[in-house]
Amino acid sequence: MSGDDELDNLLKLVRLHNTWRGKECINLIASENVTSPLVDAVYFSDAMHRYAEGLPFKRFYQGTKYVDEIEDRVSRIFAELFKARYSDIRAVSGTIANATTFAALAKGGDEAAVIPLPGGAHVSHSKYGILGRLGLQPVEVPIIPEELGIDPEGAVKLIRERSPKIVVLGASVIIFHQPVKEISEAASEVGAKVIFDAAHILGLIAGQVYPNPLAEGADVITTSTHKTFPGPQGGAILTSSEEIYEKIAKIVFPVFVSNHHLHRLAALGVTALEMKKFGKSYAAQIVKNARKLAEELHSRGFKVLGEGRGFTETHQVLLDVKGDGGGARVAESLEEANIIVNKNILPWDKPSDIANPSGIRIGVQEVTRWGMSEGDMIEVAEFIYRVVKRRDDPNMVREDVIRFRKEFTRIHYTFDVDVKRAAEEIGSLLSR
Ligand code: DSN
Repeated sequence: MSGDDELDNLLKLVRLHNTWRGKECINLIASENVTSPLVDAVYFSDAMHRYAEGLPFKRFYQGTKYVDEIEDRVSRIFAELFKARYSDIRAVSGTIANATTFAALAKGGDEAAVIPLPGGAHVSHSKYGILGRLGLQPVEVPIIPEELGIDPEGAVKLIRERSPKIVVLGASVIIFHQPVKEISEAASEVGAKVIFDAAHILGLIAGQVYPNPLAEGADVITTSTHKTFPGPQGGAILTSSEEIYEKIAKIVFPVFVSNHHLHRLAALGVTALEMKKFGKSYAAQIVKNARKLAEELHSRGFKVLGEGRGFTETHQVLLDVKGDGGGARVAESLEEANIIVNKNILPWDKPSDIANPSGIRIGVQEVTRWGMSEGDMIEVAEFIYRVVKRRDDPNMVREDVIRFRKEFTRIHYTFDVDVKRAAEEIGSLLSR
């Protein structure tokens, strides 16, 4: 194939992806979101071509005087939003934030109390991920399977018995508030540090609909910055302990990050300012939408987790679709209809169920950002019902999904500015 044909094909794939996922799908992956046009303008910056190892004003490269100021300011804005004394925004992903924090607070051979993977933990908290690779020994806290939540009394007992070095809370599958206060008290008795991985719910914490783990006794928040918090893809660490901050800062660079993708920084700052101004209404609408979608799915015969407690307190809705063919088959059929979700293991799945587990994880943070509200959740539930329960032809449903999705063309919960003009004024690469 000639270079020109390769180029055409590559550009065609980009166009197909952008049209499909950007304009024609109902995106319900719980770990994704979309940045605002203003954040995009700031993101596509000359800073994406530059290097700046180390901390602001103490770099290993010349040419960073403005990047230093940006990083310094954004670290402060970000920390203030979460009422933390310190933030390190250099981790390039949530997993890198976790790796850094685990390495700062524990060493090989130490025990780490963790939530089991079928209880919703992220893989980086497990023996298969970075926690295991650093030589930490996971000991699993008991869970309440039908709520995908921690059993508070069991967790406290385990922490008192095992005296782990660290306790890792937060999760990738999370429908209810975790008992951070009780667990932090027990951890403090045995000298364990509590790390809360807020990747999924960071935007809900910013919007004050999920309790701030630092206020409840956690020592550190690790996070990604692009799920319910609708920023550029990346990671961050927050703490109010000077001692922990200093340990972490010495590990981010030179251990886990060299250059920290500098164009992210100002984009993260703009997102933090969006959340400062619009976060409360955005987060409240996310939770209302998740509850409404859960109720509508339940009333259409779906098995929705957390029924006894109102289904959800986050952006997520968890379905057990074993009786509908299993998570993999359901996710594939929904994809044919342009409804994007992911299959998920549930606590009662066996290892042999991994390829087609019982669960489907749904997140409503992105559709909320596109302006959907409770009435729209009825439509979304009906689309899912038509594919999964009524077994309508997904091609027919897809046409209706595309028509419905075209009504949502503007990103909400962002500043009302002329983005084209702003892009020109700041010299964004989008304007050249
Ligand atoms: N794997 C992501 C999720 O979907 O939750 C987190 O890294």
